[in-house]
Amino acid sequence: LASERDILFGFEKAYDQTQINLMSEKCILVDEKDNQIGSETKKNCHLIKNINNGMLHRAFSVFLFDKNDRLLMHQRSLYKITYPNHWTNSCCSHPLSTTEEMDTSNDHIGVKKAAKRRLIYELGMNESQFSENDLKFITRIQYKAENVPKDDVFGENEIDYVLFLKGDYDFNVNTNEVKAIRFFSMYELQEFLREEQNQNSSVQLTPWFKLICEKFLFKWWSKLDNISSIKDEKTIHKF
Ligand code: DMA
Ligand code: MN
Repeated sequence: LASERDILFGFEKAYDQTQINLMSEKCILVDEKDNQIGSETKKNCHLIKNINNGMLHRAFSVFLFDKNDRLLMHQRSLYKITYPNHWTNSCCSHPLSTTEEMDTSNDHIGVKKAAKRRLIYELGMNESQFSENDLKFITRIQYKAENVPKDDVFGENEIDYVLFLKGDYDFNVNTNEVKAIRFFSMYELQEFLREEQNQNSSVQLTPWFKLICEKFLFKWWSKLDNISSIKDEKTIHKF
């Protein structure tokens, strides 16, 4: 496991090279009101020592539902530097510090473009099967978490845009990102959440997904036919 020393002398050697390279992408720094205040590498945004100094970045979480209202979940690959092997919502990542993805106009078009980019990259979705505008903005959630397995190096401190997408799509997963995908009905997901609670369960869930489940997901899920009724533009829910 990486230590402070590893950071100083090049923690990179312990990790997958593709994931290391992605750590140099530029994420968007925000304040607690989600104003854009700068940019930093993905690596710096996720270092606990920066998080403890208040560094906060922008992220998104896509919840994709099929025509039978089942939720697509994915298991993160073992190559991921944060939360390897954990089950989570359909797609999670960060808008980058580019003019396109920082564009807050048009119902958060920048974040939607980032989400489209990552749905294609991680899940191998077909560019021609959906557009940015099929992604529906729901709300924003701010949360902080330590990495798992705990490494004293990485963590999360984000304002996370929740986006819903509904339709039947083809997938061709990128195995560097995704170990498995599976659709869950509401009932099946409740069972899965109970399974994770078992002492010797091998199921692990990401902290942001658990938080969203606890506070919002089932309520939102029951309103899929009227997505605009659950949209909350103003609030940034803080945890
Ligand atoms: C980061 O997800 C986003 C959230 C909501 C925690 P991630 O670690 O999968 O990011 P990336 O896909 O950029 O590695
Ligand atoms: Mn992040």
